[in-house]
Amino acid sequence: MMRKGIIAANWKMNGTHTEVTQFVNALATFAAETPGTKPVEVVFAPPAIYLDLAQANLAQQSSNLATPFSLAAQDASQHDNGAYTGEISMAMLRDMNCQHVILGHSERRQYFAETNAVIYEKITAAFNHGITPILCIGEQDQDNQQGKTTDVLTEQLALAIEKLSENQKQQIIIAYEPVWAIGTGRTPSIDDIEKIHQKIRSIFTQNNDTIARDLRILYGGSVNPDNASAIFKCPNVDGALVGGASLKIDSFKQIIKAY
Ligand code: G2H
Repeated sequence: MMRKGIIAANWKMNGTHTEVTQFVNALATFAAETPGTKPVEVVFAPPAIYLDLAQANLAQQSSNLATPFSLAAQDASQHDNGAYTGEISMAMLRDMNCQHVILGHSERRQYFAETNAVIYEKITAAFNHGITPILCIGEQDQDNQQGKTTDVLTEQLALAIEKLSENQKQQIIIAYEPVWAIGTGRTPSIDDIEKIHQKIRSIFTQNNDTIARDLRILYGGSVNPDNASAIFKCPNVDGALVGGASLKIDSFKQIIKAY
């Protein structure tokens, strides 16, 4: 069975009420799949304050949906509820019909000091509330230059490898985002992208064929309409997590079409 690709838009802290509405309406009616293309779904991660708006627009378009389309939060708390000012829980995401949550993005790791332990708690909380985590992993430039990429990725995946059930390992989505490629216009070579994705699949699944068959691994970091098609030719790349290029509807559509 072919894994269904995911093209996810991570808007980070960008966008307005109007832009979110326009994006959902334009994408909901956009037929990503044409005869001969691979199956794909679209995931939209606007800032949390706009998830409700995006959901309401999506619900309005439900009878016109041309491609599977769902929402993701960019982060959420590991706690279920309580005195955590400013935080949003996985239960709240579920309540708003949000299906995915991006966890461990390098910007969360870097600016909000998120550790692998906290990220694992968030993964657990997400699964407890029926939300699918999109776990971001990736090495720094220096790690890459010193040949430590595999070590860093293995460490970032360790808790999930050790503790998740087989079923959870089939469901989780991994996004490989080399930190040095995020928002910089630089990307690894296509050869390296495929090799690293293949490596992630074998490390994470520990040679369990069922998990390896189902696990979806997205590439993220300066994906744009010019490089998307070559990246998507890699057999172990199951889609992309797109930042900057997802802010323009036309660029994002071109990336979806390239899958
Ligand atoms: C990586 C990516 C989105 P960009 O963070 O997750 O951003 O495509 O702008 O490099």
